[in-house]
Amino acid sequence: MTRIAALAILTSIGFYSPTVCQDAWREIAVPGAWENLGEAPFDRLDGFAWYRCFARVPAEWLGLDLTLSLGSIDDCDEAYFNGVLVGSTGGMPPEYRGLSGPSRSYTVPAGTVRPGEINMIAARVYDGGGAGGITRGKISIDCGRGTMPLAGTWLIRAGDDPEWAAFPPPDTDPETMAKLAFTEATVTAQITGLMTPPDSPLTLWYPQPAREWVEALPVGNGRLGGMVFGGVPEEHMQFNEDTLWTGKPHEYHRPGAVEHLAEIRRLLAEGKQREAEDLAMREFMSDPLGQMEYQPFGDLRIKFPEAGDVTDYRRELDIDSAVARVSYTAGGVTYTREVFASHPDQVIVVRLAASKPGAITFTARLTAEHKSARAAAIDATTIAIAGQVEPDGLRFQARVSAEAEGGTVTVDADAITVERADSVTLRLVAATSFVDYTDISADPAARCSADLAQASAKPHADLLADHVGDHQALFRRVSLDLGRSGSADLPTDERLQVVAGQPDPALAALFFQYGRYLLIASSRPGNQPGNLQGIWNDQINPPWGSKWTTNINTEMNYWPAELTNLSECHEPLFDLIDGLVVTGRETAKAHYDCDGWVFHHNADLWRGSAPINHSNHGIWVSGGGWLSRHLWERYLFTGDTEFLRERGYPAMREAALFFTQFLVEDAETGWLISTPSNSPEIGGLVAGPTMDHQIIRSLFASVVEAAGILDVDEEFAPRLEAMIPRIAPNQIGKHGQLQEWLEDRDDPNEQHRHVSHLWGLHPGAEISPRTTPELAEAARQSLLFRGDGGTGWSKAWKINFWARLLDGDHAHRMLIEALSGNTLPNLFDTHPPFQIDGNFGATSGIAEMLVQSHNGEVDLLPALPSAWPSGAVTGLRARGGFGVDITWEAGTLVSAVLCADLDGSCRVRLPAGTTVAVNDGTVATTSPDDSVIEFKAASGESYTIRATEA
Ligand code: FUC
Repeated sequence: MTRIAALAILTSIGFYSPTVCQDAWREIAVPGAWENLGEAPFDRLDGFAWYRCFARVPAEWLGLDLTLSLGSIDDCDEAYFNGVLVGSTGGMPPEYRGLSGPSRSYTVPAGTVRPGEINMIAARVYDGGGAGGITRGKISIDCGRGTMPLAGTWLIRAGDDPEWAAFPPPDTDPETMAKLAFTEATVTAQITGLMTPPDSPLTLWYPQPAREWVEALPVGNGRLGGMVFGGVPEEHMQFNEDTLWTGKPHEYHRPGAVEHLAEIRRLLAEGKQREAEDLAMREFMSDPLGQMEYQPFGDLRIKFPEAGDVTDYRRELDIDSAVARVSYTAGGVTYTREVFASHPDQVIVVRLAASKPGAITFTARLTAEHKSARAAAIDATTIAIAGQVEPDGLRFQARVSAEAEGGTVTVDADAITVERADSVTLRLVAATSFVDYTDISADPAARCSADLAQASAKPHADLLADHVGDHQALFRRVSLDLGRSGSADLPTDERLQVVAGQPDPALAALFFQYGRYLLIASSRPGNQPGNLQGIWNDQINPPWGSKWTTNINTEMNYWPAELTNLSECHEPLFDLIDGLVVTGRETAKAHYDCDGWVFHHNADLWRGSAPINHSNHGIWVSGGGWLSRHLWERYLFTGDTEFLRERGYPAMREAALFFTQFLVEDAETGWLISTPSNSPEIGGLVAGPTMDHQIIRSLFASVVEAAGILDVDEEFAPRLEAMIPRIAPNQIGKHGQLQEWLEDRDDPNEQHRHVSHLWGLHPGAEISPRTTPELAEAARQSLLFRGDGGTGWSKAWKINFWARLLDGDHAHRMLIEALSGNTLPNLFDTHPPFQIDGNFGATSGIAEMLVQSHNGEVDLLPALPSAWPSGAVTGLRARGGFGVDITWEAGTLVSAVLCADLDGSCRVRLPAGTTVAVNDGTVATTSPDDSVIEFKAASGESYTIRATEA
């Protein structure tokens, strides 16, 4: 059956309505919605159309892979180059999954390209509604030796026929192809890379410049982020500031929603899910239905004069010092660039140097995608770009200044020109009018001016030294050595390509440390927490708004915070919680008539807490409960009672208060259940998803324990305690699985990326092979059903699950899955597209393989995989206030050092069969069983546990 016939059948039975008419090819301006053609069938086309353009690729690009950028497409596409499918985004009907927005970028293998001749690019596009086609953004082909813009006249044809991909095209004659062909391209010098690996294993490196954003290297100081491309004729640094969002202060809850709560619950109880969802969609959702989006800020572009062929090119990111570097030789001069984002001085610094005096000449400009953005000169060495995201919205400004040693600096309207300098320091600052989620009255120009004055008062060497010192004070708290193989000598992107087949334990260690690097770079006290992309985003419409999605993603960002000794970096999440407590109280009242606070599955800069998007997944009540777990974990790791009293407990208590009033008694079982809610993001709106009950139980238990520690709430705490056993329990279903819902209706063939009902295994702690073996076995069965696939974060979560199930080899398999399948050339995790959560989830998972502490004991090497027979880690953290160092060989513990921050009993679980002495036998221990020792620990003391001969 042809595709057309299949579509006709699907259409006739009403699945969807593509256009199947055989239109003729006609010209269209790209980018731009096809509705802009203003003529039938494109004036109201929701369905298929094909695009085509022709390009005479420069002969000099022979042998190079190209990057095809097709901007934003509504809604999904398949892209072909000379008849070969090179990529697709979204899902075509009938399994239609629209992904409008995200910039399309596909690699075209060199073998597919015909340099010096006419090539054809074709795109099969399906639009599910609204504007359709290749609508906006960068349309080009690029490679290491230049770029060819493809914005202009293309051909389009409504309908769908696989033959339209064929090359050469039977239905476009060679004259038309030649007439339409794009021919303008830049051809830059030949770049030959330096192939010797850098000295430090904590370095990402590449022998060529970044061709696209996901190859560029991230720097960040928690607030400002930069993506460094390392180009030769032009350096491009795309940058961000963490408070630049669309929208303005706004309350999202919907007054009167609660009037429909009882009816929604009744419909769910009667099994009328569809009616419940429809009613909720009409009456119960956030106002407006969607939240706002994180924005790109701007771009720094530094254009150099042509310098001929380039040798010894290298681009690297040293995550130990948090400096990105570029170096190469051209015309007998070796050029170096260093870029870092300083937290102490709130500035991004670009330092340009050369091996010969007077060799540095360039023109630097600031640009931005925002329509309102205007560049201007500020003074003799400084330019700015400023604008406003939308009327009444956030105002923004960035400035860059140049300080040159030797040579001259001049500023004209919007550019800084440096000529014949010996070295140059560029300082970039950026700010918005954001004060807090209720106030956007700050003056970005004044902020920029103050920041630049401070940063300019320090010479480059001091800025660098202070930056490195500040970064290393956090970063160097943990070291990890998992061994080394030959793959470690390859450029970073090539290591990813071979990691599935060749052992590369050093890549696992680098990836672990990269997660810590990214957390330091995206989350510092006083800043916004890391969002779906941390702080790095180049898109006006980023995927999922680059918001804080809290049915897994935001929490995952913070899993490594305590575990990997970056407790300070946890702070921005607590600030987010502070705001959500306030807006969540309004939502609790308006939607549920409950006291306390409630928060659903997404927040934006304006601290929206009401249910968004769609009732089938947006009504999920456990965001506040899950975030509260982070407050409690901070206490468990640090023992900081002051924090618990002032910051943690008040929010945890109020989150629990909400649930005491929200839970209802299930008529059938008598259990307290959470309704309406959802098991993210599967199965629709339901009564009683397992995940909610796990979260609520854990929340209640932590509040009870905290109340005891703080000696407060004598009446409230026992009330919570009495409710815990009444909450619907974990249940094992007919397939031996842990039930995702109240009813035993899990589908063993379901491979959905969310595995929410295993929350109690990780990050929760109520399920463990050590304490609840039957439930752990059921969780394992559920995980086996779900399989090893999934998005980036899903695989990262599975590393943690398998570690908690004490299966190190399966955890390692998931890590390799994540590295080989969901990691971009710059080691960013990809959902796809880029989403940072998987980076943090992997870092946490690797730590969980080495140390666990959620069962009241420090468990050493609980899930060591056979792939890491020997190694050493220092500086991990365990609950109870311990620093943990471990050395192992041939798969067994050699020694461990526990540094106690608190007085108390220390219980340590050791790999089976290990006999040990603590501080050479000078510390008395007891052994409740042969895998556990206990001793009294004193704050400030270290305890060396050494394996002895049995
Ligand atoms: C949830 C997930 C998606 C994605 C998005 C940001 O909707 O189900 O996979 O991570 O958040």
